[in-house]
Amino acid sequence: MNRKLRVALAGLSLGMGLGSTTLAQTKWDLPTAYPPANYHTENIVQFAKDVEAATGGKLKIAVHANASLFKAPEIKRAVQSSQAQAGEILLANFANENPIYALDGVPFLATTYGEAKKLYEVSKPATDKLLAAQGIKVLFMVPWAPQGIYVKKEIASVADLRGIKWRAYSPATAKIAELIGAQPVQIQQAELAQAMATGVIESYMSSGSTGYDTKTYEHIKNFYDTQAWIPKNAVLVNIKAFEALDPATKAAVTKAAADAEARGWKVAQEKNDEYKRLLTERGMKIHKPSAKLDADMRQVGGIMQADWLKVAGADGQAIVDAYKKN
Ligand code: PCA
Repeated sequence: MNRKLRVALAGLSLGMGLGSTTLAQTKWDLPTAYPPANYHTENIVQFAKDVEAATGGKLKIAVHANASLFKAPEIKRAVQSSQAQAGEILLANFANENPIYALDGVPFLATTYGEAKKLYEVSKPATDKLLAAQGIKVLFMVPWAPQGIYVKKEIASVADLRGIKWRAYSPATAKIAELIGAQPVQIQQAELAQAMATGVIESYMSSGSTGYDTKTYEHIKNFYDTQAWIPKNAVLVNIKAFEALDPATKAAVTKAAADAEARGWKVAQEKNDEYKRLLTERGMKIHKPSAKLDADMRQVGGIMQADWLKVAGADGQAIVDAYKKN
């Protein structure tokens, strides 16, 4: 073998060596719309660490928090179209694609964590199937806290909310505004602090965590703890990206996802009271809703449940029946 050929062959094998190392390492992007210190984001970062450790660095997941890579409403489409291999969405944001996605955003259907878990379990097969048909696999879902009303002035009934500028984050929260005569403006959490600072909104429904994350207490001083519903975030992966993994890596992802789901539900519940305490310390008044406000909101919930059943049809009815059984 002449020298030239030897050098060429050495170069080739070196190139192949490098090539196979590169192939063996996979990198995923995982955009989320919520800030780094939020427990959803912390849970996802832990999930990414667990995956990296369990695969010996074969699969690295880069978490992009705070809507820095894609805005909240764009993340699902990004995962579907492989612009991002994975991503976190607020499921109820996609009500317009299918009513099943909106189920956990229907007021007063599931208001405790126990009920939310049950609703999740009975709706999971249908949700997973719909997302699979869109090229998406669900890795795990984690709840927000029960939703209450942030409002500048004190209120005794929904009549006090008439005409108020109301931030909506989903079709359902916009529908509530319509039913109570408030003026809805669609704003995602990443833009919420600015919307309050500029006076675009004076009221909204959400969790203690979002009130805290967005420093709502600097602009709004009342939180009515209506405990109206418990929406969930879903962490998704593009099916093709998942299927391209070797069996051991797939198993590592599945295991880390199951751990993240269990951890997320636990932390969500633990943090619920903690966030209310933090809000109180920063000057927020946490109110138990008056009987009238509670009854008014439940009436809104009743209308929305009936509307949901109308659009969700027999499949939706079967899920609600299973939920209400025993
Ligand atoms: N926080 C998110 C969605 C639900 C919640 O508790 C938000 O307000 O945008």
